Amino acid sequence: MTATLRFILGDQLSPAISSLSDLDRSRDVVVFAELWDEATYVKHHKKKIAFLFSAMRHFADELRADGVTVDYQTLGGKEGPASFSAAVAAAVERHRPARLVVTEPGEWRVREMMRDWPELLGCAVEIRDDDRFLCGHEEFADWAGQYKSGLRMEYFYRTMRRKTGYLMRDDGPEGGQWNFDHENREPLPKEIVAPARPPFPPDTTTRDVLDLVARRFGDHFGDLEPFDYPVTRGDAEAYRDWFIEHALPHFGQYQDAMRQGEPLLFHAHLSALINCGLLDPRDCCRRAEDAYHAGEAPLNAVEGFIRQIIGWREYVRGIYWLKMPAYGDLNHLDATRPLPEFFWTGRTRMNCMAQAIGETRQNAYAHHIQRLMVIGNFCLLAGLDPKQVQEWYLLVYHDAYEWVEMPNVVGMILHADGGLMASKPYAASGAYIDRMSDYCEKCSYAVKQKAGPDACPFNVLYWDFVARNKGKLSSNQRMKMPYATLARMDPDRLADIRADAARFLGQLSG
Ligand code: FAD
Ligand code: DLZ
Ligand code: SF4
Repeated sequence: MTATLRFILGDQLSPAISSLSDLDRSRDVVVFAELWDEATYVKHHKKKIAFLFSAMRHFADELRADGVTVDYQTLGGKEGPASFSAAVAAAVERHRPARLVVTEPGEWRVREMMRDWPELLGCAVEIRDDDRFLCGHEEFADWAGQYKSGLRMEYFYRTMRRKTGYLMRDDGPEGGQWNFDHENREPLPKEIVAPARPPFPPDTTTRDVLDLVARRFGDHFGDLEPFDYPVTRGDAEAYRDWFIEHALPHFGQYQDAMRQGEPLLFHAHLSALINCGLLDPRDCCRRAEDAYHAGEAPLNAVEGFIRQIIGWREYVRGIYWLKMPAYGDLNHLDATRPLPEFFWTGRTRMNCMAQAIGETRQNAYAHHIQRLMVIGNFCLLAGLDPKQVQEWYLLVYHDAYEWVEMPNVVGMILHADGGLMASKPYAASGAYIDRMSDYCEKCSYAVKQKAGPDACPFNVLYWDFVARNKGKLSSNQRMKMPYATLARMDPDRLADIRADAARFLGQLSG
């Protein structure tokens, strides 16, 4: 008889996960399930489904090779259970275990499903903490409890630096500063070429999955092929090592830069591998730190990379679990505009948006500044409905799970939480995109034009946003400058700009 059934979700592909910690190879069974409901509750990008199914199948093989009994339900053949609850119930029926062990899920909706499991399954159910994260839910709540209003990432990050000891000396942070972001905002000089990435061509397991996704999810967003992302732990580790050697040295310096036709630049491209469990976040940080101590990468790059992982990544997860379920419904700026059709097609005259959405369609990836300052900035300025924006970001990116997508959308780009995460909205006119990219040189709009039919839409939308939200934002100390400029603006000029913005927004089809 099976002693313990251990259920592994698609983003729990780590041999050291808590649900496997006391695995008994002779008596336990590890269950995986490819599920219609998980792939379609939002219609995930084809590449995201293919990546995850292939990574799940490879992890199952890794466990089998290690002598573990695996029960793996594929979506390929005969129709099986569609949901986590149905899959786990069917597995309990097959194996009759004394107990089920699972690591807590990343998403609130799945945690809610699990509440019913003891009754549904008729066996003991043990839900363990996910200790792949550095900061537990209670620890984050204790940290947040010290503050009355805004929860600033920078202070949380310092707590995590002290806790982990990364880049810490006895007398304080390495280099005498916690944060080297002021060195990290450079545009990319023309002569700097981003290094070519090693490809990971599909093996037979991945080819089977690609066929399955083409057959079953052909109407989902995005291109399925070419597919060359790592799906095994070994390849993921090789890709991590490649990043540390070849891209990390310039990661900090050009972190905010964008260039047409260069979707990755010096970014890690590791988020999907970390989030699904093929890579360990602590290990990524330790190796980056080693590169610094070996003189192979500068402090501003390594500090920046470690901050993204032990700072931002842990902080957004903390916010998510602290504020759910209400967080997803927040809409501080009362934004209601439907998502424009071009978010699906990428067909727009705005070159920066066409590039960022086009690359998202091709790769299920866009780097942080494209997500934040191009697409996100547009969503904020145009007043797009937060629910529709959340759904879009959740389904288009291969690294997207609600715990990380939602705070980035609700708090970071839309200011829908009223400033809990960001002390001011990340609103910018076209000048920012022009400074940080070469998109404007190739755009049929004029970035320097402030009004008129050919003016960069970000320029007119920016002032429309500032004027529209005066009641909610003008008392914000960090918005003093734009409101002082608005107050000095000639009323007729402002009226013209707002009329241009209204015309632009009016011709967007939802
Ligand atoms: P790099 O830029 O090289 O950064 C290194 C690592 O730091 C990433 O792999 C990631 O693990 C972590 N990281 C960096 N920034 C963040 C952040 N803001 N939040 C959490 N982790 C971070 N990231 C996701 O993993 N999943 C998402 O669904 C997601 N949605 C986002 C939505 C919006 C609107 C925005 C603005 C950001 C979102 N991010 C999300 C954060 C960030 O854009 C991605 O983590 C990053 O682009 C992944 O690419 P990379 O591995 O090349 O990251
Ligand atoms: C994202 C995803 C997809 C597309 N498919 C599956 C699946 O078939 N089986 C599975 O176990 N997990 C899948 N996932 C990941 C889950 O959505 C994720 O584990 C939960 O949302 C909890 O974070
Ligand atoms: Fe984007 Fe405006 Fe530049 Fe065109 S001109 S690429 S719309 S910022």
